[in-house]
Amino acid sequence: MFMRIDHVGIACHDLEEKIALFEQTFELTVVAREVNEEQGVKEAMLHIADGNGGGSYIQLLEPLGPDTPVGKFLAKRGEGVHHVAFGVPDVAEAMREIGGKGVRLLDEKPRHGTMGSSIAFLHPKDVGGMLTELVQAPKH
Ligand code: CMX
Ligand code: CO
Repeated sequence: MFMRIDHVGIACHDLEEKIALFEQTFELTVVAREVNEEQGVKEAMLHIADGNGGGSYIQLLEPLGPDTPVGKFLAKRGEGVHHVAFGVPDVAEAMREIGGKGVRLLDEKPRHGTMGSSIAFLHPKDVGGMLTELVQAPKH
């Protein structure tokens, strides 16, 4: 079902500051920046490698406000790993399969993700405490 780890999402207070840190420390390159109002984030994708069906990235996330998923997470837990995203061939099909096993889906249908992807989230409490995202890369 999972083809690769698409990205690890990291919550931070200051996106520009963390981009500079990751660029300098790990020599990663920003390949996309986006504001996603629906998800309540300003974000940057830093490229790591290319794999089966798409690349893998670090996703740096700054909340657009305190009453957003990442804003609430920062207030509760502080900066750090927020979610892990797995690449799947078909996000709607993966949602059906995983939802059919009793895992709560946080999205009724796939939503718009970064770089033209389709995404959906699974409830962390149903999958071992890790907020899990499913990602279908855009078709070329
Ligand atoms: N990782 C692991 N556990 C988490 C979590 C996270 N990121 N966020 C919340 N939780 C846990 C909380 O610790 C809490 O557990 P306890 O009850 O034991 O304290 C429980 O889940 C409920 O958390 P909450 O603070 O009450 O927050 P909500 O239920 O209001 O929201 C969640 C949590 C996961 C449903 C919400 O953040 C969500 O819908 N997330 C999906 C969308 C998202 O995160 N978008 C931003 C990223 C966009 C992108 O990647 O492109
Ligand atoms: Co993500």
